[in-house]
Amino acid sequence: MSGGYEVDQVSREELLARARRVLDGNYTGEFTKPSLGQYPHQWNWDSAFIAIGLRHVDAKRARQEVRTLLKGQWRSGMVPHILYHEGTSNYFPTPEFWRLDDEAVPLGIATSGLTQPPLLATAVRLLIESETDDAEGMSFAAEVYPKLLAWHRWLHTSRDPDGSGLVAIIHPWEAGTDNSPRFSESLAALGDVSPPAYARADLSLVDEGERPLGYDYDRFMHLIGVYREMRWDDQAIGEKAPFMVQDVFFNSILYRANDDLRELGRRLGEDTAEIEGWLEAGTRGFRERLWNEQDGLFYDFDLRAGRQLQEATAMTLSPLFAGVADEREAGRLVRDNLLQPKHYWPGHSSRFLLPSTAKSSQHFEPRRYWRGPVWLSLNWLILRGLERYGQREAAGALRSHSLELAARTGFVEYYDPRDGTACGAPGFSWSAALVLDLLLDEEDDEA
Ligand code: 2M8
Repeated sequence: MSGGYEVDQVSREELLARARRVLDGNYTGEFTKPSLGQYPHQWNWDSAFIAIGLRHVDAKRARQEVRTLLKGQWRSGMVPHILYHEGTSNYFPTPEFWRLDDEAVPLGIATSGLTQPPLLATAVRLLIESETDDAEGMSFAAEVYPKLLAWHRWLHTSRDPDGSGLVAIIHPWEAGTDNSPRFSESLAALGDVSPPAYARADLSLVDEGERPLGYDYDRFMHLIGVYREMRWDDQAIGEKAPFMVQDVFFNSILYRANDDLRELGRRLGEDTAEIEGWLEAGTRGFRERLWNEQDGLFYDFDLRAGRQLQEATAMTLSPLFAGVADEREAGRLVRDNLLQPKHYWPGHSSRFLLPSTAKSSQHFEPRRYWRGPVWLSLNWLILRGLERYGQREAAGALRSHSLELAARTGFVEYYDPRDGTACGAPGFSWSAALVLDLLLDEEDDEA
């Protein structure tokens, strides 16, 4: 293999074996839990990352991961963010907490009422491209394509209330980066909140200093309470949801997924005009609404406040993954932000890429969840984006930092960017899966 991964003490084979052990240990026979203690159900974008890694070592299980997730698809097309295949556990929110109407959800599977970053079409395309048996790959594509299309169509209709081509999230959990400071202003605008009665379970397993604050949780639960009152009705939510944010990160993942879905559609001989339309509108939306020329950054747009949320987080780099940034925008993102030690690059108090919030931000907290730690999911998305734009050196640095963290610290949920200390849940599936992808992807290409 080229790519020069070397970490003293841990051989490449040993790292691969450790990653596989994590994924096998978290496997239920039907899907892979993100981690056994803290997250004992199926999560939407976790399963997409898991399939991206598994495709190299067990394509059948990768396809099963996708199929099991799609079993939770709602009649509307929405693919929920949590599927409680095994019912209640010690995880909160419990299935009952969502108070879902039986009409909306598929028979026999309890789900959450929210969605998550739609990475699945990208995972499916990657899976098919690494499939050795073409017929098998195409038959899987034909099976899942209509379901993926229905999900994206739901996003582009129910979640685009102003027809801007950008999709809005109604809860920070939908962006997968729960307590990111880019949502702080919109959460504060909720004012005094009245969440339904609830008891957090996360703090019994992970240090309080590494999890979201009570202030944020109250607002997360308050929003769920509001949507429960609206009976999870898409129209009511579109008109009245108190939190409506066109998130750069969510929209970048969707844009890329639309591109991948279009490619799947073409190969299947489908008419892809609808998807072309989403891509065209998305390109305009990114440029006209999310790009900030003065700061040289993409910012989220709060539809309720009618303005950009000007907070510097690493998710501003995600249009690189989408391929929606033009060369000039990409240059500014990389040169003026990623490569600057005062913001993201090692030096100035951090050693590892990629802090999830800019070190220069007053909200940077190196161990608190999505407010500063390194996440291998984010590293993977951004390094794949950098590769698209020919930024090989920066991509290489992200790759070797990710592998070094996994080799030295293990496959944990997130890492302190100052010294690589383990944070959050241990034995974390997407960390293991993405290391498999980083180690095995080049080999597949070379084969
Ligand atoms: C985290 O989110 C859940 C709620 O969905 C939680 O904190 O309980 C996030 O990191 C999310 O992105 C991830 O999908 C989930 C499971 O790994 O955990």
